[in-house]
Amino acid sequence: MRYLLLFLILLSACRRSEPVAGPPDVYQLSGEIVKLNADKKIATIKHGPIKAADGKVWMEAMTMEFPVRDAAGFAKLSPGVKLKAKLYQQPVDFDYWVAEIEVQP
Ligand SMILES: [Cu+2]
Repeated sequence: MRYLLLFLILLSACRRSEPVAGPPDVYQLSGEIVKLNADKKIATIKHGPIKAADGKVWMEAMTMEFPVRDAAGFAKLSPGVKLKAKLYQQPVDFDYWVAEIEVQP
């Protein structure tokens, strides 16, 4: 009984601890702005296929929303603007965001 109690305490301690966050994965993103949410800093981007480091397609072309963590870059965006950017994804919790935006001619 005592061991069971110890086990349960350890188990709950494990559950409470945060997952260890490593460096995020980085992908090259290119696409076109469809819509912006200025309050939430979310850009709806029609993006091309996104490749992983091994050259395989990691995500097919689609239109989806991306949180933007680049205030200066976000300010340059408006619907129809073409951009290249970096897409970061935290492998632990799958949190993702776009940064290092370069507006394309
Ligand atoms: Cu996508």
